[in-house]
Amino acid sequence: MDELKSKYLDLIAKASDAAALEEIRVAAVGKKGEVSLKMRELGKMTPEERQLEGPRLNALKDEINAALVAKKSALEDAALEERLKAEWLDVTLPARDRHVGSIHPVSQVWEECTAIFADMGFAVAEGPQIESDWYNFDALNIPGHHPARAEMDTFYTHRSEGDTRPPHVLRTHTSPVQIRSMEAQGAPIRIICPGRVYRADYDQTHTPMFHQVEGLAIDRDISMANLKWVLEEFFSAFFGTHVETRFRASHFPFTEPSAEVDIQCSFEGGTVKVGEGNDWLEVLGSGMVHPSVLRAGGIDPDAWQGFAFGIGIDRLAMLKYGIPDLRAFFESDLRWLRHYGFSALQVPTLHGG
Ligand code: 2NM
Repeated sequence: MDELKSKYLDLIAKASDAAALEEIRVAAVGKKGEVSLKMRELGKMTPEERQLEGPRLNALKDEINAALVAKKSALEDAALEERLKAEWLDVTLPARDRHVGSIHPVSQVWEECTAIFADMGFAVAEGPQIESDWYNFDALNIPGHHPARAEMDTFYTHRSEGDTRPPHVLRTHTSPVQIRSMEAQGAPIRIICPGRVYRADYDQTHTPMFHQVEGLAIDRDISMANLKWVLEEFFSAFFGTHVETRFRASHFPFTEPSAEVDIQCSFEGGTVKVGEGNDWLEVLGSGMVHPSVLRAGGIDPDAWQGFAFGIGIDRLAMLKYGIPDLRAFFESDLRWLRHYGFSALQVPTLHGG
């Protein structure tokens, strides 16, 4: 019995995992284990021998069982210890960089323009970027022979062989949205139309897609004086300083009279500064909406009149935020986007610019 005891206690002590421990248990105290077989032999003994051997065997069995339980728990403790060591987490390490995106200068200026014009009572209207010939040209009093219609300025959609319908165009300005808005709501109307526009032109200062915000105000007695006030108000709010404007007579098919608008600036020191100096920078086209355009929009030109204007958002962004190269706007270079981008939490406001 002492041999059995030392044999199994030794095996249990050396067991390296739960499976080995189970094998030892079966071999010692399982149904056909060595200790169990010994217990069966009790039946063949005399009562005196049984009285002596019975309790000793029981004690041996208890001792082996206790050793098994103790070893099992020791193995589990060791396994847990091992896991805790592997899964240890250093909560004092500095946090990983979070790559937060930024607001593109075009989006920022788009929102700034929207906020300023909204404050003057202009609602925002949007429309399709793929337009019919009618909305993009005819309704705007742009005749068939006008150079703006020439193949090289306008992107035309492709029609399949035999399809004689006129092709659609990628809108070359957001004015078609204003025609659609006049049709839908009639006069009076006061809207701005910010959006993407497309022209087949690519060089230092032109990209085939760019952004415009156009304005339209129609009522009974709206005049060029109202236009001038709205634009001066806009530029002063946008640049955060009083900006002088200069109107120069011009010509657009959709306005009569038409004016190009310059803002006061200085070119000193190799940079453009808006709102100071004695130079002028052309930033905008405008005028009184042509009677034919009002009529195309379903508005009676004998009862209503008003102004319209168009500004380039990308140009405004370059001027306000000192961005020298237009083409970089659309290259998606992350270094550029991080440098010129805005925080998503820096929302444009009238007091904050
Ligand atoms: C410009 C210049 C002048 C303009 C005209 C219209 C419409 F649809 F109401 F007739 N919207 N925008 C306009 C007028 C645009 O951009 C340089």
